[in-house]
Amino acid sequence: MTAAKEAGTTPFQIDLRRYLRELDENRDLTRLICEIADASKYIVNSIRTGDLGVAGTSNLYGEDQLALDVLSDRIIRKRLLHSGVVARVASEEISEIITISPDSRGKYSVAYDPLDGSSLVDVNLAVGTIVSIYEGDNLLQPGRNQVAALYILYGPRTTMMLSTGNGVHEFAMNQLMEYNLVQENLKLDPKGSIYSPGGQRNKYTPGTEKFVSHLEAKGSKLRYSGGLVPDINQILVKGKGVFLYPHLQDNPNGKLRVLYELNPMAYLVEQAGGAASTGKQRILDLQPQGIEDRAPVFIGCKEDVALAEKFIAEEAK
Ligand code: FDP
Repeated sequence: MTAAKEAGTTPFQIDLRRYLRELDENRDLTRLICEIADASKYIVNSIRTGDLGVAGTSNLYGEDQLALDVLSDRIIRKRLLHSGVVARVASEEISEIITISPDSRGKYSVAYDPLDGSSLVDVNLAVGTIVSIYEGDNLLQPGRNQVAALYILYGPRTTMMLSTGNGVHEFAMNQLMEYNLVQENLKLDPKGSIYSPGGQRNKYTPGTEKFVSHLEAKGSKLRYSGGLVPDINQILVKGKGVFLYPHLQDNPNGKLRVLYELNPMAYLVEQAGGAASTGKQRILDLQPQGIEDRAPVFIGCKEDVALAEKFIAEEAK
């Protein structure tokens, strides 16, 4: 029975903290997730009304940071710092792992992208926060060891997609800025009918080109916003589709970051019955070498991802 049904209420009446309590989640993990949820209230406000300019600094990847990137990072980091349950953090906006508590017993480590897709803020498209959570202090371990992952989508509504390893559940921020359960146990169909293709098409390798041509030939609809969070959210909520940011002819690792983007998204999509692959191996089995690692990705409905892997294996022959 679902937590919503056990409580004898409609899903809309269950808030995030209560939901996690009813799922019998660890109290410290619940605290950590609720701290991130609280931080997101301030990020929403910053996005709505904040400075859209550049910060004059760059991140680990040499990309210009927006004032909003830096602010969102500070908002989350401060919460994690004072939560009392975090050992280490890594943020896409900072260039090193920060140790918060040298004693990691019973604590968590968190990798996060405070404002993914921030190049879309000035054109007023949706952006998001992505979070990956591990027990202990090791952030350089395969994503299959995550104990929770979530993203928050700042769109016309603010929603959160969360998994603690018991399915993936959607919450929405209400007028009091609290998250209430919208739906539990989202599931992906085996095959999708939408596709979100990142990277320049004229740089695709033959296997990826064949995959995308196949999707088009079967009538899949193109849905690419340029923001990973809204693009994955569309696939999860509609229950059908595949997102790719593949290896390119001049860039074998694609664009997206393993720690901050791929691992948490792969965890959520697998929890919904989907798959996530580099084209050659499962994303969640990658052993990160550093916080800056990138990898190609094909993520979404299982049969679509398997087909991409098949075409890519054939291109190697
Ligand atoms: P952004 O650079 O705007 O932060 O990882 C970053 C990301 O956006 C993803 O959100 C998005 O899926 C991807 O890059 C878009 O890249 P392209 O501009 O190359 O399509």
